[in-house]
Amino acid sequence: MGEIRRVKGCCPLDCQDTCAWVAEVEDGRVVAVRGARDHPFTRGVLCAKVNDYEARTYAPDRLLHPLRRAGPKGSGRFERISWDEAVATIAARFGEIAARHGPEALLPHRYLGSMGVVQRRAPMRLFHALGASRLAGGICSVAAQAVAGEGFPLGFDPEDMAESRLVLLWGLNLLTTCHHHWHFVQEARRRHGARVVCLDPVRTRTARQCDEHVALRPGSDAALAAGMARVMLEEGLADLDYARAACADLDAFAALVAPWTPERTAEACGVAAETVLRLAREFAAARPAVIRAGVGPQQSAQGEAVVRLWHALAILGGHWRHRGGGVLVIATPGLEDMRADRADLIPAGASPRALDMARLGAILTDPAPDPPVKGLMVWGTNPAVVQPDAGRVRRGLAREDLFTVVLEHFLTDTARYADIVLPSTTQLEHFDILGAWGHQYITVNLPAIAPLGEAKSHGEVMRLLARRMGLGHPAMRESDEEIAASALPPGVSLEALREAGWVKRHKPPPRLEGAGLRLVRGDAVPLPAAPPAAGMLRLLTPKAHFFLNSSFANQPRQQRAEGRPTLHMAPADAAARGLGDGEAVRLRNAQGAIGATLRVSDAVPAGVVVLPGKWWSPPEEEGAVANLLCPPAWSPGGQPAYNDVFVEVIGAAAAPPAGAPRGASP
Ligand SMILES: Nc1nc2c(c(=O)[nH]1)N[C@H]1C(S)=C(S)[C@@H](COP(=O)(O)OP(=O)(O)OC[C@H]3O[C@@H](n4cnc5c(=O)[nH]c(N)nc54)[C@H](O)[C@@H]3O)O[C@H]1N2
Ligand SMILES: Nc1nc2c(c(=O)[nH]1)N[C@H]1C(S)=C(S)[C@@H](COP(=O)(O)OP(=O)(O)OC[C@H]3O[C@@H](n4cnc5c(=O)[nH]c(N)nc54)[C@H](O)[C@@H]3O)O[C@H]1N2
Ligand code: SF4
Ligand SMILES: [Mo]
Repeated sequence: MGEIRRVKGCCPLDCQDTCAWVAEVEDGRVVAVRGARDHPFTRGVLCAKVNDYEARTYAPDRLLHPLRRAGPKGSGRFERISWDEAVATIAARFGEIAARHGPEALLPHRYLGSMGVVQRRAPMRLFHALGASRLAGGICSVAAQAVAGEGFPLGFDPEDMAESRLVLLWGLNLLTTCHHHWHFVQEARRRHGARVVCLDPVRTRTARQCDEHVALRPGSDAALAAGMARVMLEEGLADLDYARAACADLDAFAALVAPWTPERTAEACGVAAETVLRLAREFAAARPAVIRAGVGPQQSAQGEAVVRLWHALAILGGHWRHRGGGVLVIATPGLEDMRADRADLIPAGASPRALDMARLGAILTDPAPDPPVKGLMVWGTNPAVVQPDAGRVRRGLAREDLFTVVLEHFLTDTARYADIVLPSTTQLEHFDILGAWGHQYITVNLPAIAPLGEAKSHGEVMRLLARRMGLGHPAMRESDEEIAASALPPGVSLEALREAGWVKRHKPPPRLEGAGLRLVRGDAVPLPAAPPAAGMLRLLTPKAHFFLNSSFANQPRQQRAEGRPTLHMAPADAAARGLGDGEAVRLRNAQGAIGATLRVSDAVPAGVVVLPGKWWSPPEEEGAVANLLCPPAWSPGGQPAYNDVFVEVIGAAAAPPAGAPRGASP
């Protein structure tokens, strides 16, 4: 046995926890990745998805060479080509498109598949230098970001949750999606006897570990918050000095929530009036309380209203005055990673249009923007699965006149539509640095091994393409380390990071006094959307325990652990439809139809069905791509409404045979 070499790194995935890890290398091969023991957040453990990350790197179906399409788009038929040919083809096609239709006919489309500065940002330099269409919007917590734009903070240091006296886990399945936060929740229990309440329509893994589970109706969060606020105001429990110092429209807010009596709130939310009263009183009495909120309730056309009402509650309670109090949706260490995109490379005088990434289906199909998008490069996201109206995204990707390049680890549903697929390195094979969206550490990732096959980092892809396209700015020649370093905030050096593995950036909690915040905007207390037809059920599509969005859904260990695509339904709804546990069912609506296996369960309320996970749909089998059922709907701020979906559920035997509508795969 060779000696074990230990290499500092971190998990690249789009998760609140950004764990620091140690890769163990023996004879040139990574044999294990382990959570860094001395990292205050990781505390020695990774999660059930990632604790064998090396299996992703060495997966037999990993992409290790450039590919060119050799069959219809979507079919997954490709032939191997050299890097030289791939780069020459992309440079020629992108060049032609820019010359013929203008550079705005080129569109980068990326998300957080890897949160690394290099992997996420480097290819943007090409598009900026060309004057391509810019990318705007997002597909995750857009509602919270939109409300942050109004001046409300996104959160505070989650380690301070240990000082909370009451923790409301509001639409957050913490033990599945960010389990490292649980330590600080438990600390609050140990130190202060804090109570932990889960507000979620579903009795999740997290709900089962809390002191109380409030199973409110999906989409009724704004009503519950309004009802709680009214109790606080009526009973004189609100910290009015603080609320007046922070807000410009407290009286208007009081008028807005005045009709939300406990009885009316209870009816809207499907909980007892007594629960509304008690929650409000406890929330007002705690010094402090935290609303630790997730994305589930945001992913609705009413997302911003919900976020604003969370803030209203925290402000009324005066919770921001104390360490560990307030609203916590997102925490960051303030890495300045936008800088690594180099928007300053946009040619002088040009002002390229910005297209909302969450509307890719609409952008690629009729009526197309002018000029239409003719050249697309996708990295770090799987839009054929994760975007709303995924059927339309697939129709767009299938366009013969669209030239698509996808940078990937695997032949995902999206990569199957590419003209050229480029193999990316995994986190064990490249240098990168990461910020975070759930804590305040910046973390370094050192390469543990050389790239496998012909995989390349996204910095290298950028450099190769820039050279071939004649883009000569020095920024196009920067090394991966230089690209990463360009995002570091003052006072943090790459050397220090390499040495320590991570640095914490302590940021003081936000101060809202004098902020002049406005709590009331438009229809501020929306009610749950109503089903479009009798008998339709609301479909929630939360995160799967063993997948990270659609990542890992192709890996055997995670697949086995997650099982088959499963639709959870309340016993009364199953009985009303004559459906039994374990039965094959079909979900359908005007958008499309998919199949799943039924699980009859009292963990979900009547009227609601739950299909966890984002599943692949390779051509040879029908996958449960839930977003084929998701209509094109967004909040005013651009939040995709993934959870405002209604479906009919029938036994698969009663369903029309194959060939029936299933999204729009050609
Ligand atoms: N295992 C795992 N971990 C992940 C991910 C993953 O895919 N798998 N994804 C990562 C990403 S990208 C993100 S954004 C985070 C998300 O982390 P979370 O916010 O925890 O994720 P979700 O599962 O989307 O939503 C949380 C809960 O919201 C509930 N919910 C749905 N609608 C409503 C509603 O109207 N009101 C209320 N109160 N609750 C509602 C759902 O039942 C669900 O339990 O997790 C990250 N971590
Ligand atoms: N119905 C429904 N839809 C949803 C959600 C939901 O809860 N319900 N959640 C939404 C949310 S919160 C989010 S954040 C999005 C997530 O959507 P995405 O960001 O698209 O997440 P993934 O599906 O994991 O796709 C990431 C892709 O990046 C690839 N990748 C990872 N690392 C690298 C790398 O280093 N290089 C390259 N080239 N590729 C890499 C992975 O292989 C994977 O295919 O989905 C959204 N869509
Ligand atoms: S997915 Fe999240 S919890 Fe799992 S290892 Fe990565 S950062 Fe940690
Ligand atoms: Mo997300």
